[in-house]
Amino acid sequence: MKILLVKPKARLKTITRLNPLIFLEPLELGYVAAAVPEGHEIHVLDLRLASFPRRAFARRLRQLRPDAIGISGYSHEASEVIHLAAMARKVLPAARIVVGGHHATVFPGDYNTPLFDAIVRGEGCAPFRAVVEKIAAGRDDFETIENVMAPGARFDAAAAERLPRYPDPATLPFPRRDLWDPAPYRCIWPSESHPPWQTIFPRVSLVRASFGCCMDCSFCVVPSLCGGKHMPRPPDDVAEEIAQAPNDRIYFCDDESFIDPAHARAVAEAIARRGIRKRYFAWARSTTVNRHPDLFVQWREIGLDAVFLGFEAVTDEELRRISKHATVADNERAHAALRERGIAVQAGFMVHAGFGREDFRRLKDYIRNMPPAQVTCTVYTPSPGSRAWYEERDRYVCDDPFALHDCMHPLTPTVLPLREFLEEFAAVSNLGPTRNPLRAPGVRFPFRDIFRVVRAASGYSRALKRAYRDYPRP
Ligand code: B12
Ligand code: SF4
Repeated sequence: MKILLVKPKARLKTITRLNPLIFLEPLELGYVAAAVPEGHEIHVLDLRLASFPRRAFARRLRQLRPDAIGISGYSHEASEVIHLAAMARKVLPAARIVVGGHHATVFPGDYNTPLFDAIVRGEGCAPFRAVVEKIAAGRDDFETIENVMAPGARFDAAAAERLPRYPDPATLPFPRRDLWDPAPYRCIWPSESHPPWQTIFPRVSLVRASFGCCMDCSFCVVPSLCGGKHMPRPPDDVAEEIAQAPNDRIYFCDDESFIDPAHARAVAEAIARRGIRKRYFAWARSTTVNRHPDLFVQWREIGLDAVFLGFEAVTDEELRRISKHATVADNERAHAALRERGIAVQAGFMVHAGFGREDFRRLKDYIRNMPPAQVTCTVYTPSPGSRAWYEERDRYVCDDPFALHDCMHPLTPTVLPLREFLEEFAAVSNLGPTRNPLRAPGVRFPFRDIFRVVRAASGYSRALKRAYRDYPRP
């Protein structure tokens, strides 16, 4: 069979305008492709690379005429996923259409339409393999496969309410990175010691070393998907995948890479044992950094360049409200500890729909006065399916809150008029580039990178200010 795996392009400019700064490979499709039994021809189509994604999709359907099409999608892409499925049904009525990804995992009911043959929930490898085997055998009883639902009369609404659990990561295959060209996948690489005249937008490979987290932040769906457990992948598998990856910059896409210090140490040892010389970027909690400073010394030695720390807020009261289990002092301590070891910090802050001018002013002052960090800001919008998502659901300002779920559009009523809120949000986001350690005196990088940053930052800022246009008119 010919199988086409598709990653849709977001509709929201607040997402597409971020792509020049961070654009990462479609790892989910690489995993799913790796699970397909031998003998089938697989293609990956990343529509984010197309200027006219729907035309590019139609063209590929006509050229390839796949027997099966797998579409991935986050919640903000759900309506686009449905549109693509409708196009595929029209062009190739006999092809089987399978949907997977984060939205299918949490709200499979949104794909309960005859446009799809199977809805895969949660980790997709084993279920997709079984779906492909059934298609090849001419069968369509997809709902008999664990974590797969069939639409229509066979759709089990009660089962849709229960979240699937992530399998043991040791069972996962190595992703098929040979199915795409690595060239376009790059991101801005924060560093406290940038090598002179090297690009700040290196090619990057995404690597997953674990899944899940043992914390319970109210806005996050991860604890519900992993039963509150951190599920590590065997360290030698992680090191092997890093060695095989085509790029020497590795972006760990774990929810929290260091929360299990024994595992993080074992991964570092496996990397060192193989003599791998690559650079790393990972996400961590400030409390993990403070509890295990030695871990970060070890990781710095093997190439850890930067860590994303979720600062989230500038008061302890706000941090308590979202059950972050960390204080402002914890964040600051972790920030200082990482910088002392030569590790750059990407600091993530969240603004809330309830923010007034004074709250924005306080956040701006904090960012202006903090030590250098690559600062990014998002709007607090709980992850679909999380505790806080359900708590806030009745207050959402639009009928389809998923369409605007990009952590840039407030979903509950704002205290400031929406346009003023977005102006303030753009202003606070604009402070980010001014605080970046790459702006330190003496740091040299190619002129084309300066041009790229300036263009991207202004495009992104414009997209934020105009985000009010994305809301349905009253
Ligand atoms: C790395 C990451 C990013 C990267 C981009 C990654 C990329 N490749 O483009 C960056 C930092 C840029 C980013 C940006 C955003 N992200 Co993000 N990101 C992640 C993170 C940490 C890991 C994603 C990843 O690569 N996972 C590795 C792959 C292998 O796993 P996977 O995606 O789960 O895929 C598996 C299954 O879902 C399934 N599957 C997936 N697709 C398909 C398709 C088929 C056919 C089948 C059968 C199965 C299947 O099988 C896959 C293999 O295991 C997740 C958190 C998480 N725990 O997953 C959030 C997450 C995906 N991001 C999220 C969000 C909201 C965003 C943003 C919209 C907002 C923001 N400001 O961060 C933007 C949007 C970017 C975009 N282009 O749409 C949400 C999505 C929630 C939702 N319900 O939609 C998540 C889940 C975070 C969260 N806890 O809320 N993100
Ligand atoms: S936000 Fe981070 S620390 Fe909190 S539960 Fe989710 S993954 Fe864990």
